[in-house]
Amino acid sequence: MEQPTNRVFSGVQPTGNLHLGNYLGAIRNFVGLQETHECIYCVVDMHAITVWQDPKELAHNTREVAAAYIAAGVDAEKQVIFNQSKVSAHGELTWVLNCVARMGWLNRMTQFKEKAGKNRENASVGLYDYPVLMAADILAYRATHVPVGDDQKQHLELARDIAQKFNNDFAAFGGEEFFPLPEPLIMGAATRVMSLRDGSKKMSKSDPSDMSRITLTDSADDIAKKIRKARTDPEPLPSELEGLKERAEADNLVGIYAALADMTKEAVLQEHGGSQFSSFKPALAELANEKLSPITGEMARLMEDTAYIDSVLKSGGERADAIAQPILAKVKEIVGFV
Ligand code: AQP
Repeated sequence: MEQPTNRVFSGVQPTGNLHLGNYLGAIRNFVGLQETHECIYCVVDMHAITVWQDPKELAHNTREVAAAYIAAGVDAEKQVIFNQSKVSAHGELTWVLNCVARMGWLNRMTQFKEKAGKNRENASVGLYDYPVLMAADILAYRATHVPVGDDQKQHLELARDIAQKFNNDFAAFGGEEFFPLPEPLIMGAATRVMSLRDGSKKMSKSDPSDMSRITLTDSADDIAKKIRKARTDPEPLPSELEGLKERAEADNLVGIYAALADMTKEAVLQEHGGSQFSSFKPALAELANEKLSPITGEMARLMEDTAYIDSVLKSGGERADAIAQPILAKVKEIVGFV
């Protein structure tokens, strides 16, 4: 079985409130990679239900994430866009990998600790097992590269450990080097966009405050208001990177500006060093609106045509299935399923 050298897999959960962090940390990078890689972009609905989702909203949000991929510039014909639950290999491979992954490894996952919080006994088994499903998502396609935000680094390392252990455990049975060790691609100046209300917390879909995030459905007025009210300190911007240390909120806004303008943070500070936030924030709001409004507009247009989105997901699901099934069949043969 031929191993591709440039196959990308990534996904976003359809849990609503798609935000600037999801865009800069992940979706935007999906677009550039299609020039050089074969790309499989998934709407990970099976991950979403690890926390209860309203079924009607889940369906809406699934289409919305697909619309965001297309609106951002992913070519739905050349690349594969689909929702995870359409391809049974994700669930089937998860079971095999559940038997390879170790409890000790999962117990170290910080995302589970954060999401389960104090009430760990009441978290779903799925939430605990989330990283194994994520490993299966990637390995079902023997993907080599995975563009993600910085927060997913630990899960990617786990996916590599699981792939390596599978290869070792079954080395004598055709498993040697069967799974490539997927490389994380953590790209750009804003790999971890922080909350606009608290520079120590990442921008997140589930933050109760809508003011903490810029979403991909926000209007120009929403964006301007959220940036104007973003928490900052009273100092002007520094001219050197060094001056952003211990200034998480300022660092975050400079990082967002740099990522949106395709500049380095150093270059942003050369231009805006010495400025007060009263002048930097409107410049940032204008830039954010300039970059996001075409995507927001196109997403809204696509969401009017759900038949088209559903046809993209269906065709993507069939193409994804055709890639995953032979890999899954080989896994079954390697582990001895008859
Ligand atoms: N703040 C962020 N900065 C940069 N990248 C981010 N990503 C998420 N938040 C940031 C990246 O977006 C991709 C999709 O994420 P996801 O929807 O699958 O999962 P998530 O990390 O749980 O997203 P949220 O928004 O933070 O949701 P909640 O509130 O449920 O925790 C991933 O590549 C992720 O790294």
